[in-house]
Amino acid sequence: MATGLKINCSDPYKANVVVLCAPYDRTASFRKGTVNGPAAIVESLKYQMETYDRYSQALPAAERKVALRELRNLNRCSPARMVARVKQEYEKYLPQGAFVLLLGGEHSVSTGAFGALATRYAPREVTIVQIDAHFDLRDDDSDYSDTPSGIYAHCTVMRRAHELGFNCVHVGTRAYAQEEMLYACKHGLAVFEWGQGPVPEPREIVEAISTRLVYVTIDIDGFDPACMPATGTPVPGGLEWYYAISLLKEIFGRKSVIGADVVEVAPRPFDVLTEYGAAQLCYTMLALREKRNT
Ligand SMILES: [Mn+2]
Repeated sequence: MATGLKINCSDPYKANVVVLCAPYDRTASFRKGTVNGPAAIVESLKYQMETYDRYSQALPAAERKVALRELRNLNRCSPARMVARVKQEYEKYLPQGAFVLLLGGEHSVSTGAFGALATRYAPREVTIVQIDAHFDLRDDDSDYSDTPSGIYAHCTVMRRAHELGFNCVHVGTRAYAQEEMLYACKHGLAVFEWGQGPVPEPREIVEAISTRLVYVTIDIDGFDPACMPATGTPVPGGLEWYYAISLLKEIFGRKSVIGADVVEVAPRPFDVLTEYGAAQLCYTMLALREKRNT
């Protein structure tokens, strides 16, 4: 099989969909390698997808112009510089109404996307739905890192998002510092923790989203590592594959999704399960969006 998403537009300024690759892993705390995530996901996305998306019963971007952009030499940048570069690049494609699909890299790349979206939308009118094993609500990474990265680390992404004024919904949370849970409680963030009672219905999660506009950030470690093993900080338990598909269908069907990212894929030798799964999530999200727009 050699099918998948057609990258059919060489000029990203004319594209309806921009796949933006942000290979970066400098603040990773445990297993590095997410710098190789975007290329591996794109490879699966271009060549290993069934063209017809059975989950949405649609063809993603069939009539759309799809462009691919990579931020080169990003891993040489400091965390602050990296975030600024992602933001600057992301912002370029918002005036034309393009849907930007951001591929990490470690989770801190999403901070650039949030900064860009905050220039176009009022953050209080947007909810970020985070699928992740972690809260990423630390103020910095000094409590566990010997070489702290400061405020732009992969464990601070949602803290920075909340400070920008975005609403936050956390799904699959199951490893956190007490400080993070206290922050979530203090600020009334919607938390769907895994492994503390029954798994919520996808409908319950969507009902906790108070806005029409939604951004979906998928840290691949939010999934059960049985289906997504290649990631920097795997945690047992997590979202099951078909559950996540149901949740995405519910979100894309009932809300207006303005952006999405898939991060923390750290490819490993002799195994393509994680990048393939990540690519399928990308493909299905584009198809779900297409279905809603037609
Ligand atoms: Mn994360």
